[in-house]
Amino acid sequence: MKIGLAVSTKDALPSAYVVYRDDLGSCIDRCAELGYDGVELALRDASQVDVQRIKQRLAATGLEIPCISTGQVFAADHLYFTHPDGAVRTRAIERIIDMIRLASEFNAKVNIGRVRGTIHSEDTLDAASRRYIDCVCQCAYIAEPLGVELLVEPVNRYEVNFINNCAQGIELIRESGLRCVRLMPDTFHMNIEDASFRDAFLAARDFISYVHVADSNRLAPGWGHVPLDEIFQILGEIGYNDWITAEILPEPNPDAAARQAIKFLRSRFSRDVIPLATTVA
Ligand code: LER
Ligand code: MN
Repeated sequence: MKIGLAVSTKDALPSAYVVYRDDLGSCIDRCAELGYDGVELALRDASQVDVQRIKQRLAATGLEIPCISTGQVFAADHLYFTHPDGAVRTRAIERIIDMIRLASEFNAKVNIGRVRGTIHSEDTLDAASRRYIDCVCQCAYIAEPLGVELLVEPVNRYEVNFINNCAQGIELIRESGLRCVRLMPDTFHMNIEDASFRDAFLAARDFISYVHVADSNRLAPGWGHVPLDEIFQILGEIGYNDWITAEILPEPNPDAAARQAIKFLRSRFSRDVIPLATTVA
């Protein structure tokens, strides 16, 4: 399992759930010092990333960017896929397509979490779902040939009113019929919305491609009551062995949160030991 931390730029809104808000190169350096394998970039716009400079920092530190998350496109700019106004949907799609192209530079996935938006009271679930799937298809048209996965993230009902639990995420993925669209469970949202971690993960086993981890209070793992060891055991049972990224609040302060998350996760998932080459005398 590889361990990541979600970070963002200095101007990220409080609703970006990241530990570090800083120059992205400095975020990478700090996470490397702490022992992470990678950073997830929470972005509002692809232009926030200086690709060559970030590639240099990745090469220098050995870190990866496994995922780009896009919640701020919804939270900060109010652009989203279920919006009844086609012009707003087009701008949301353009923003996500830019992120897909950026992600392809880093072999990263793109989270299409909160950018699904919210269903207005005068709207219907059916109509909103169709608009959502149409937008996802347009993004997949670009993502698929670039080998970039799009990650549907179930998000709790207090943040969005659409795709709150894993079963709903899977249903939408099935309906889309798109191979590059996969599921990103987040233990914080699951703790609110999924009746059973075990049942939800078992049902999602063929769809999961990335996992967000946070404790019940969205603090670092180990500082709340989500049964993380049981969850990690289930992930092992279903053969999930990819990224686990801490998407947590920067509390009590960024360094303390980042240290707790890596200490907790590394004690469960040690770094792969690369055997020393044996020399024949
Ligand atoms: C939002 O609560 C969240 O978990 C993010 O990963 C999606 O924007
Ligand atoms: Mn999340």
